[in-house]
Amino acid sequence: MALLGVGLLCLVTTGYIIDASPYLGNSSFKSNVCQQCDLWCDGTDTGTVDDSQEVENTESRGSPGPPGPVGPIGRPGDHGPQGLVGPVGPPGPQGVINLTAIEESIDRKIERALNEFAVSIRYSCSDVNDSMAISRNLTGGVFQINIPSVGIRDVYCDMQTDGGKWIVFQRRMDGSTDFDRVWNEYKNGFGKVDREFWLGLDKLHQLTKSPHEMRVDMITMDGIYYTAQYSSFRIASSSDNYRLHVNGYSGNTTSDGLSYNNGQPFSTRDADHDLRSINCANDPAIQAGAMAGGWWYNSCSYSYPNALFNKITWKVARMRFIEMKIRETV
Ligand SMILES: [Ca+2]
Repeated sequence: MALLGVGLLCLVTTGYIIDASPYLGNSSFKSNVCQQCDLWCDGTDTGTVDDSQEVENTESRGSPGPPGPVGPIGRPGDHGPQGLVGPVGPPGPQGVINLTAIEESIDRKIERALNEFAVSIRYSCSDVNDSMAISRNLTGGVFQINIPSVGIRDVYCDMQTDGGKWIVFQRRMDGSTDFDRVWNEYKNGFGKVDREFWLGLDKLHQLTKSPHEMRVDMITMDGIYYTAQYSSFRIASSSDNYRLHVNGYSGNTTSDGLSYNNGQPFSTRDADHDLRSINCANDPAIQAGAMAGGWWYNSCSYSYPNALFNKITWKVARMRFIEMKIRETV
């Protein structure tokens, strides 16, 4: 190593020492002078020059480093413009007619039409048999019949009592249905025909345009069975407030519980047609505070089959079950 305390001196490869001071700040210093020297020349340092720097010129560069990590994925570019509609494709092969499917469809339509026709000519429980039942239990079942001017409706037919064929129009059995209802509800009916329900005054009017008899089957709170039967039962139209026409009582009740109501229009909590100053259907004094429900009230009644469930009476006793039904007579 040769230490040169000459500041801006260069050792020329030929062995001469030259003074580089005149070249300070000269950009062509290296090209003109240093390239002729074996030593590295520092134009700003007047100190010594280390021989080791003869081969480590600070302006020389190392080998490139390894590539950096891959940067994050950029955001998607904007959608390009919509492409043009392609040409029309060639026609597909000719289809095969599925005759079986067509025949099955026609069969279903014919079957449905026949069923609808069959139902349309069932006008009462006299026109049904077990095979037509929507549901059945021990004493009868739910059937569809065509009620004149009303249409096809579900009704419960009592198929057992006294020869069957009864259309049930009222039933209380467990208190599951509220009978404290307004005029339109008694007019149109409410409840479920296989549970507790009122069929509806419109339907009763239409059905009893032809001669019908009426029957009431009851079970008292003590489990005693009672029945009351009337050979004639007819309900007038809405314009006459569904007035009751009932006659021909027979049965094993100790007294007739309905003749007192004969000739009376129907009343509900919102339609007072009874002969008493109060509204028999909606006065707390009736039935010891129980709402009495809709009925053919006179100056009230001896029977309250539509009262609150624990207040149901049919003159002689309080009932835990009651079912009222009509049947065509000839
Ligand atoms: Ca009244």
